[in-house]
Amino acid sequence: MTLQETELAARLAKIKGAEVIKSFCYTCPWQCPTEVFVRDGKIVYQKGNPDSPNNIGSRCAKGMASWYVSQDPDRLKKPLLRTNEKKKGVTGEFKEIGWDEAFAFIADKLRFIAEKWGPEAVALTCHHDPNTIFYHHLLKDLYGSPNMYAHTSGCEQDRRAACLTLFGHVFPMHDFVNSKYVILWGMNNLGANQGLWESRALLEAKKKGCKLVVVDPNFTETAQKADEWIPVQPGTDGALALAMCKAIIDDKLYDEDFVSKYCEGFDGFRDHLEKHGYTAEWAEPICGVEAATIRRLAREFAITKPAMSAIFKGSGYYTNGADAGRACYILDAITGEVDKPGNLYLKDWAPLGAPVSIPKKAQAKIKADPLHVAMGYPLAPDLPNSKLPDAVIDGKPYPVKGLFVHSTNPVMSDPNRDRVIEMFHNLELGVACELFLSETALECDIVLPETSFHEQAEIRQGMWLGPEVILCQPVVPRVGASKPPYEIVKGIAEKMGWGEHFPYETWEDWGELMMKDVPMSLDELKEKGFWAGEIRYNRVPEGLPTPSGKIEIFSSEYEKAGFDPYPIYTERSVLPDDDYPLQVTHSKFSMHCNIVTQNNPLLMEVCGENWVEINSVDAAKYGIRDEAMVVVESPKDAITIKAKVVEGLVPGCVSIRHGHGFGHWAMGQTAKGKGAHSNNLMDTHTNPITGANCYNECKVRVRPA
Ligand SMILES: Nc1nc2c(c(=O)[nH]1)N[C@H]1C(S)=C(S)[C@@H](COP(=O)(O)OP(=O)(O)OC[C@H]3O[C@@H](n4cnc5c(=O)[nH]c(N)nc54)[C@H](O)[C@@H]3O)O[C@H]1N2
Ligand SMILES: Nc1nc2c(c(=O)[nH]1)N[C@H]1C(S)=C(S)[C@@H](COP(=O)(O)OP(=O)(O)OC[C@H]3O[C@@H](n4cnc5c(=O)[nH]c(N)nc54)[C@H](O)[C@@H]3O)O[C@H]1N2
Ligand code: SF4
Ligand SMILES: [Mo]
Repeated sequence: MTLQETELAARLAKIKGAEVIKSFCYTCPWQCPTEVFVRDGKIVYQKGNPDSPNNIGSRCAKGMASWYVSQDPDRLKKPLLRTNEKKKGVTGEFKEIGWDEAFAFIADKLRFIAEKWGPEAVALTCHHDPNTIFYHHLLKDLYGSPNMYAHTSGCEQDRRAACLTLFGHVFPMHDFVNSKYVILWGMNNLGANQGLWESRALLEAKKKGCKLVVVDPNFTETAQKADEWIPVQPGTDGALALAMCKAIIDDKLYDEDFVSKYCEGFDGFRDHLEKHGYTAEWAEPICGVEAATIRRLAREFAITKPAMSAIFKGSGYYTNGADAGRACYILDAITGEVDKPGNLYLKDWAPLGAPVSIPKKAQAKIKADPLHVAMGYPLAPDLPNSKLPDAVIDGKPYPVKGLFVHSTNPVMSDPNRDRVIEMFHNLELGVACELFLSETALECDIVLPETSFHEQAEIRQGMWLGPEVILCQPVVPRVGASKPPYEIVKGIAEKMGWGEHFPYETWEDWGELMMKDVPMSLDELKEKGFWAGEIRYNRVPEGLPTPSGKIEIFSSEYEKAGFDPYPIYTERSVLPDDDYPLQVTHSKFSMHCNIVTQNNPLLMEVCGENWVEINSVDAAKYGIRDEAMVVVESPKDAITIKAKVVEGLVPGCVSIRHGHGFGHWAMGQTAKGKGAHSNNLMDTHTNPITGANCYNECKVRVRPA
């Protein structure tokens, strides 16, 4: 036998006789349905669920390596209570406690906060949100806080505001496979994947002759596969997209029938473009794309059908990112390319129910405005989390004294780390629900060890094109005394006197409740791993959940909030200057997902540190050598990081690859000390419309270390 054959035989022997359990992967937010092979309480193999239309059997390297988290010796094993004072420069010290004590501690603090400041003084944020819904039922429905939030302002907040105001949809998907022309604005699907079916569909579409245009200052993995890379100046997509809209309208290449029937404010938009003079010639010196190219792209996009102009967060992260996103989506609207095969697709959701049923009369009356409204961001789809420190430290717009952070590590992932740490020091109750003693957990009062997705159940919406329910099942024993959110919430609720509202004994009890309107039983779901409904196209004529029922090019919600109802172009608020001549941008790694994978030695062996990319012209100017260590310095802080000298990056711009996920001083042994953490380079800049974090509003200088 050859070496490969011997290895294969050894692997097959390992999985022979293993139990195969249908589940899903939650290493990244795209949650691929999987088959997990388990023997003697250990995961011995995993593969994509071949029957699922979602990933069609595929998995990525991060997913394949994810078994490690179920055996990671650095995982939290017991609840931890802080024993030393929280103050600047002091590292958190903790003692292990039992669950009963942890539940009682939290319940006492919750009662104290409600009495002194009202229930709105307790907030929750999450990113990766396994079962966060249970915390919502406790803290919102029963306790009465309106402040149940996620981490969208650190992610695709601007896109979300754009699609909500234009289409009334929270998360449109991309029907790449049927498309003939795709423009991706700062989306790196083949690097930071968004659902494996999307990556596959994009490559398949290309094979069938679809033209792919990538607009990005960086020659990303996706740009490398594109037919055309448009190296745009950072923070100028709005100018480029508005000029393309004008070129399409001037050349009468828009879909007259579609805009007159299904769009609100088309005529006003045409006048608006005219009034502001958003021509290709105007845009050229701003975005660095020749006027002739702008016109050609506009024409190609308008006449090739089906087509799609798609954004995620590359055009966001700037103070002008909200209108940039709207302009990119208006390209779809004026060409009539919405919700048809090959378009931006307004996904239907599966009819999933709530896991608990709390009678109306037992529910708390919510008196306060949610924080985003009180903060003056009524259009924010999620909490402007860079403003949360103002509420905690300064009591503005009202005091926040309790904060649950569920599967998010804001000390690492939000901009302005110093201010975020100060925020945690000013809380009465900081609760970290975590797998590890993360940098954020280190600043909290109490740390709750949660089970990972391999050790807990979850039923949730799938991220495939059509409506989909996916199931995660506990496949291996829990690590230490860790508990899943549904048991933690039940424990706290019992101490608050609300135990009756969480009556389940097993996860199947609440699972049945969630599945009651889905045309599949829980038993069948366990067998199959997913339920998938039908893909329905062309729902725009049925009416959309916007105020007018139409696609709102004229946004009545923007107007009500005091903003221009049509997208405008403004310059970003931080521009490079003589002292700090370079503009920061970010992009992610294919081998990692945010912070989640940094303690996985299998992935860290392949990609164990981060770096800053700099164009060869700038590198020569500042004496930077490829692979050498450099100091990246902003007006706020400095980091030492490895440099990579590249050709494929707009000069004047540096790209910090996976800046927020490295440079750990907490987490586990594998993560600690590798690479550099970049988020303290950035000051607090918040998008004035959506409340998004503007990570890229940051100027730096670079010198050899
Ligand atoms: N492998 C992997 N997959 C992931 C993740 C991961 O970390 N790794 N993370 C997951 C998460 S939470 C998310 S939000 C998604 C993120 O998915 P993406 O948004 O596709 O990922 P990023 O790498 O952050 O890409 C942002 C891109 O925007 C570009 N950019 C910066 N400024 C501008 C600009 O002004 N204009 C334009 N047009 N582009 C600009 C950057 O160069 C970069 O290529 O991926 C998800 N999937
Ligand atoms: N500079 C810069 N900063 C960025 C970005 C960038 O591109 N550049 N990207 C931004 C984006 S798009 C995002 S989405 C955010 C992401 O940043 P975060 O909101 O911090 O989210 P994650 O990195 O996904 O996960 C954070 C924590 O969740 C814990 N965790 C993992 N799995 C579980 C679990 O099953 N249960 C529990 N309870 N905890 C778990 C991990 O240990 C980790 O500490 O970062 C943002 N920050
Ligand atoms: S794409 Fe995300 S969910 Fe799917 S296998 Fe990879 S890490 Fe897991
Ligand atoms: Mo994200």
